[in-house]
Amino acid sequence: MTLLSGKVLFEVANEYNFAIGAFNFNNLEFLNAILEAAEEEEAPVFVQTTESAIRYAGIDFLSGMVHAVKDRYKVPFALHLDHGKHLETILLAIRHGYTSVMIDYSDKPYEENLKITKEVVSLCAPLGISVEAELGRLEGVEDNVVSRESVLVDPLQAKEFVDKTGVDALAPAIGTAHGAFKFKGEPKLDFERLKKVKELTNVALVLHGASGVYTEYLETINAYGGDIKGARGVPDEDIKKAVELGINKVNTDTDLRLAFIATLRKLMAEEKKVIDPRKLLKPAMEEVKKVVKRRIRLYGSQGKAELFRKYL
Ligand code: TD4
Ligand code: CA
Ligand code: ZN
Repeated sequence: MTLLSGKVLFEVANEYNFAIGAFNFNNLEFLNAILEAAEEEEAPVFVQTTESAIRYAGIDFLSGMVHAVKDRYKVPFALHLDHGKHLETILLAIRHGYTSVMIDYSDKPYEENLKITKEVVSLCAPLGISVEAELGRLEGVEDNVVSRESVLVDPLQAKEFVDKTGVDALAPAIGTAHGAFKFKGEPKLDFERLKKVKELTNVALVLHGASGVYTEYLETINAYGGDIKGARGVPDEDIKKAVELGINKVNTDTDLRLAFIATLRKLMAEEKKVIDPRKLLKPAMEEVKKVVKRRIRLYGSQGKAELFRKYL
């Protein structure tokens, strides 16, 4: 039994100054790839599902898979709800054995975000379930009309928010964005702001929209009938720097999607006689596993499973 509360993962990562990979899954192939990669790297890991993942597969299906296979693995991991936008989803996650949740009211007024987050913490804390919240908005940065300052996190507000809510982890908006198209020009993360947030809060911090959007997969996708030209991610050096400055959980979904789709597109084009889906899905799954391993090493969590021995 290695399924742990996210509280433990956040605490240990914060204490030892590294980041734990948080990877999204919607199906068996991604979940398997993530857990196998973590096991081989001896790394703690978050497996997480969004509300749209739950709409796609059903929460019983997603949480059921995790609980069914948890004893196969020695590494510590948490089952996390990513971007929970409704209290109902938080309750559903609690009922289905999630060990960590995110309440995301970051697109609502600050006071509303504060109020709901407090409520979620009071629900989850007695159950030993960790709570992540977000301040600032990710997508706003691409929105040139809105002033940059207003969408990135305000460090003083972050301190007040953490003190008043008692969250286990905070996702501060510092200039990243979700998806494969993160930056119009050069990638730019606000490291000064990140540093200030860490100094003031000393809480575990989470980086969203962190995918590297690796050229090799873009090229394969574009070469085999895809069209995602101009995609751009966060450079590996920026991730390293963010981890040095206090990021303790890094969310990655797009990199896994790109690896999976690139493999599928190539195989579908080349293997014209294959009608057994497993012949396509297995190599795609292996490619996702490779990316997860690469990201785990980038975050500095390789070999960190041993720090959790006393909790297992
Ligand atoms: O929180 N995430 C994952 C977002 C998943 C996408 O949501 P849907 O399931 O609703 O499509 C991230 O921060 C991942 O960032 P990335 O850089 O990988 O896009
Ligand atoms: Ca620390
Ligand atoms: Zn996110």
